[in-house]
Amino acid sequence: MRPTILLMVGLCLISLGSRSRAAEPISKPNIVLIFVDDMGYGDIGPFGNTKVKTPQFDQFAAEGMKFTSFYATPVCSMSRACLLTGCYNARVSIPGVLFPGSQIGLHSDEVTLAEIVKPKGYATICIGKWHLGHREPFLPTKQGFDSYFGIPYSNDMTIDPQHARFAKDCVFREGMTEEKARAEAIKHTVPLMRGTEVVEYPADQSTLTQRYTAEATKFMREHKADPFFIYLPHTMVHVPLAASDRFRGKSGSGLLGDAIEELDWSVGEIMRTLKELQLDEKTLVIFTSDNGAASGSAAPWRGKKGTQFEGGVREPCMMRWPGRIPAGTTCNQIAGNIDLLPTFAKLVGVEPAKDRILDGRDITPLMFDPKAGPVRDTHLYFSANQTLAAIRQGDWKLMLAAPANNGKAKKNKAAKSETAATGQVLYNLATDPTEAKDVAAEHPEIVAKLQAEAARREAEIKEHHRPAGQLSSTN
Ligand SMILES: [Ca+2]
Repeated sequence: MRPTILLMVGLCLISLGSRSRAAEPISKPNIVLIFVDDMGYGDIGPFGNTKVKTPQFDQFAAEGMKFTSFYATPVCSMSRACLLTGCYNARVSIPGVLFPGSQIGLHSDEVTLAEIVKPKGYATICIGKWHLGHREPFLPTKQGFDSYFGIPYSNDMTIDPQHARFAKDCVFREGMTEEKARAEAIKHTVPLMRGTEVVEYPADQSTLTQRYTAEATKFMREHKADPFFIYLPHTMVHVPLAASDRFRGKSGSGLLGDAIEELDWSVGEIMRTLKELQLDEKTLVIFTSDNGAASGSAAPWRGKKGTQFEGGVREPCMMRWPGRIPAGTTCNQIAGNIDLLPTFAKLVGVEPAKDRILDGRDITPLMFDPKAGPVRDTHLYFSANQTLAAIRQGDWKLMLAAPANNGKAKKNKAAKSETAATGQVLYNLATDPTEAKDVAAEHPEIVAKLQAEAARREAEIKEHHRPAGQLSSTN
């Protein structure tokens, strides 16, 4: 070979070697999505908490990317609808919270995160709180998950006495029997399910974090050779709070601190197992929460769970994928749980269905480059009753309705204290991140612009919304 050709080959090799790994084609990473319940922005170390010890969350942040402007919704079911469908809850007609008497669920025609990855050969499991319909046609195994283990709704609810299906070997605890279960629904007494059957009643909530974690790591071992998607929506830290003996009374910050430290342990177990199975560089791990703080801290934001202030809807969020997501970085751009479905589609190489509108955007540009510009500049804050309560565009946020406007929030003392502010209030989140000063009077042109944009967007969603799932007469 002539020296000039050798030189050219050499240069090509150098240029290939120096290309960033993020630019390489992405091929079907494993995905672990950890979705905690009711954890506030300020509840863990990476987001400013100094009271509880969260070394595993701290490590997660050091090895991955923190998102500081990542949105969910004020309460539970609507948030899960956003997360799983890539759409605002108003688009898919899911209200704030479903209950054991609810007759609806996420429509079976909706394409979920699990159904996006499934055609690419992913093994899928949902472990934890589902809350998108507990009746059989709406359960996770009908929405793309190969298997399900968890509590079908919030842990402060009851069993559905009429419709619960008990497994033959169901473990009845605390003197419970099937007859008693059918006779009376007791508050904070919820069923633990596997697939479509109740396997333990009442569920021992103190060991749920331990059992969910064991289920997740077992699934990783069993599917280490396949691509897998683990959706891990923890039951904690929704009240009633619980922790196992190993963590109970250990944090020095009450049961909430104990439960958070147990979640921290759980994250550590997942990371440890990924390392042990040598899956670290093949796995994207995402951590976030479903709504703002209930009993914990929403610091530095104003408001808590149930409100449309940032503290009600802006969540701690971290993503980690060694070699792909730059370690120890922060993304301040607008993103949210509605963005995960289009992002998953991009990562696994699937085109989302063209017959429906998605509200989320592919945020892989943000994940791979901390300096990336915005993927979307607007976020809509829908309420539990599916009307538009606020809009953010860039740094401006216009409140269109009272910030707390759902039944649950009215009972929530923290949320109640935040209902004083009324609609048409303008905040600048860059200069006033704690939403202390209404500047609507100083910026009538911005108010008008955001009102028009909100009206246009809400009208579009109303026109193109899709129904919730209804039970057929045979259910
Ligand atoms: Ca919640």
